[in-house]
Amino acid sequence: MIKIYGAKMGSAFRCHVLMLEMGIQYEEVKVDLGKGDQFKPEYLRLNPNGKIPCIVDNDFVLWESMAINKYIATKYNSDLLGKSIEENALIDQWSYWSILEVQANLYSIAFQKFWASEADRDEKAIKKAMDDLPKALKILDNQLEGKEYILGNRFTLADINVATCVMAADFAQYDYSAHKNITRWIAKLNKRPSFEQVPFPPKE
Ligand SMILES: N[C@@H](CCC(=O)N[C@@H](CS)C(=O)NCC(=O)O)C(=O)O
Repeated sequence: MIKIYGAKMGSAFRCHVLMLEMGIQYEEVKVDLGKGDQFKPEYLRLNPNGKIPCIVDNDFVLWESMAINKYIATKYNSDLLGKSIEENALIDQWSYWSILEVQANLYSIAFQKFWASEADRDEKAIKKAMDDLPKALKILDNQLEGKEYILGNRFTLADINVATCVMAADFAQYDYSAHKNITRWIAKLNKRPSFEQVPFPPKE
């Protein structure tokens, strides 16, 4: 059985959502970030980055949430993958784009505003992220214009990967409601049983 290291939060959240969407049995292994479990030698042997998520599938170890999701969807031949090489390339495009252009900026704001000490706070980093985010979100909003999902009218892995990046807005207390298509799409995804089972932000 696949083990996912990391609770249903942060970057591990998207791997839990995918497993629930696909109805795959898996084991969640708790890594208490507050207590520093991610830096223990036994965890660093699996993921030298000291971050969650990481999966162990028999003897195979994999980290990076987007790579994990692609591996799981491919291994179990999920219909959440594209129906062609081109559709799969578009899923990759949106996934890599969202982690870099959306999630990284949201985490930068959350880190600088709420997690860093006042002495360490980098106002320039906050400003850069606040300037860059609306441009990125506008690109996503335009893509969703007149469509139910990122690739059209079919829910795919791109929706899980990109939406879970946008949902990091909660950590940053970033308001994206001006982007009407994104707001509508997130509300629709939150009604899916998988997202409902893994509420974000976590309630546990
Ligand atoms: N790009 C990585 C990001 C992983 C990541 O940043 N994980 C955070 C939680 S969202 C973490 O484990 N942080 C612990 C730490 O920095 O000490 C992925 O998508 O898997």
